[in-house]
Amino acid sequence: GGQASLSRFRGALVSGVLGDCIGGEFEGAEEVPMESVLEHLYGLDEETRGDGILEYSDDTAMARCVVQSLLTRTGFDEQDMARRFAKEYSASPGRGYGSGVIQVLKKLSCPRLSDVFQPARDQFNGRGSFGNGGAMRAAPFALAFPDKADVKRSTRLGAMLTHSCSLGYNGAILQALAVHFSLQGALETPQKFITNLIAEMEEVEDTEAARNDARILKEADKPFCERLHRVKELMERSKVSIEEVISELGNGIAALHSVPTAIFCVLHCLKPVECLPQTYNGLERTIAYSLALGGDTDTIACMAGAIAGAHYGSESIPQTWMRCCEGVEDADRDAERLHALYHQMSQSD
Ligand code: R7I
Ligand code: MG
Ligand code: MG
Repeated sequence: GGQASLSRFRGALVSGVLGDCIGGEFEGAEEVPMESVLEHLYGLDEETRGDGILEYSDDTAMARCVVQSLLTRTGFDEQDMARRFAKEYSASPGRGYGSGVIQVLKKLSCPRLSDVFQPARDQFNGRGSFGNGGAMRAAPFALAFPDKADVKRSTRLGAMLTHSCSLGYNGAILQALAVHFSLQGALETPQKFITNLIAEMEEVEDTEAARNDARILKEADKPFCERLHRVKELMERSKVSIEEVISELGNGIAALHSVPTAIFCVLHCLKPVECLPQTYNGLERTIAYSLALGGDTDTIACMAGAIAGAHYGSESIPQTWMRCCEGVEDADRDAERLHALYHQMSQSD
């Protein structure tokens, strides 16, 4: 489809759900042989499956709150979004939330809370979480706002409701920007795509807070920029092993060790991948490859799925996969609504 077409919106939102549901199988696994990934994926084709048998986790549960909040408030409203996170957690606490964020979600449901950003600031001795929980739910911001500055601002604030460390919320911004560019067809030129992301993050990471956090956590001066340069180097290599991807980029629960990894998965799978079936399209390759990295597979597949889905569009999503995953119909319907909101906002610019 053309730039910001409905197909791209549906592709992004639905593929994020698929990545989460399908990737849940291997979350936390240290090593995932490709045979196990393919076996899991072939299993989804069997007629005995279907009817949303694979449940979504916190990644999708929180993304759904973001979507509903952006749609009902026709923009970003921190009070409303915080309320939805808290309500969702108390209704379904067993979705696999990170062990730290649970404290934040409990505090957010307190009716006397005056500052909705305070519980997140109290995390980890006052420095805030650097987990990927902000990034895993960042895609809908890119689907609601056509303007890049709005995407960055709302994604940062939306992430800061649970993740006040710059390594947490800047990871969310990076993920939202990747979806934003992909929606506009930017993955047609992969080199330019990564160069643009680096240029954006140079600016995003150029703050006192980011420099402070990086120093305290003993990371490079601009940690996401440094990782994106590694992504670029890996892209330029003729052959890259799964082990190298894990050691260079990571596959963990920190935003820094998962958002650049998800971006790499998308870029690497634009072309056929040796260890994957020739019959797979780019979207199928991206999800399969993300699972093969092990570690935080639901989240990496969810983030890579959203970026890839915005590129390939909904036509590339296998029907059999959709039938297996909980929440796909809702995502499909919400994508249409976000598409309408996005285009309504472009007209009012
Ligand atoms: O980031 P968050 O919402 O977790 C998201 C992950 C995804 O993989 C989901 O699929 C789900 O499985 O969880 O939750 P947080 O609790 O904020 O962060 C996740 C974990 O990162 C924490 O439980 C810590 O182990 C670690 N972590 C930190 N550890 C030490 N110091 C995050 N920030 C810190 C820190 O500052
Ligand atoms: Mg999860
Ligand atoms: Mg996860």
